[in-house]
Amino acid sequence: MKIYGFATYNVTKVLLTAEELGLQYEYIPLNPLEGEQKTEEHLRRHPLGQVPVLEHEGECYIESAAICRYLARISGSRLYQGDARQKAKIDRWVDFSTLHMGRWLATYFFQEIVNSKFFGNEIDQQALAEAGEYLQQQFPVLDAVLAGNEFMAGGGISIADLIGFSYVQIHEVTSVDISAYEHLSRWYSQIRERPSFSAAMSHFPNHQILH
Ligand SMILES: N[C@@H](CCC(=O)N[C@@H](CS)C(=O)NCC(=O)O)C(=O)O
Repeated sequence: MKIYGFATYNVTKVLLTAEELGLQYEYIPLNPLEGEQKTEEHLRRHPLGQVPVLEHEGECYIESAAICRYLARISGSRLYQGDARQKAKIDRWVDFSTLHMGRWLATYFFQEIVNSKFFGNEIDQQALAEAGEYLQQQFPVLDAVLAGNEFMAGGGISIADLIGFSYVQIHEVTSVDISAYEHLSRWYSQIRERPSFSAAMSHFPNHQILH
């Protein structure tokens, strides 16, 4: 199994999942500054020329959350476990993380890291202000859930935690501050201490998402 990526949150989700499941894989780094994700070869793997891509048994899989579910399923469903009700809870937090919290954390990442640091463009302060407002509504939701549960969906750790964590990691390299959210911060530190985190990060320069 091969995972194509570069140091960014969508790739972190897949690496963390593979590591938590104890899967053997080869990590193939692509250099986005050289446009390596847009070569004809990579466009055959991903029609939009993006990462992550999982190559497994002759097939290429795209979309990070779908890849996480696939990896969990081929490993006996650990990390995506339970009846329809429990899976709905996992999916709820996968979608909440991706479509709401992650969408606005990604705005910080793009403005402060990609746009400003890498391309030297001015930060769009209006975009950051809008993202900040939404995050102030969304972080307390997760904080309240994590006050009553060790992990997002109740029960053990699931792909929802790994996906949510990968977005929240953006706070480490941007001006986002999660310190006011006690339970969210506890959950974040707990996952960060897992061996899967250091193993996943070992593939990235400076052991961190782009910064
Ligand atoms: N919905 C996709 C998003 C993939 C995506 O946006 N990948 C970014 C990195 S986080 C990328 O490859 N960007 C480079 C480009 O678009 O050229 C997923 O979850 O896998």
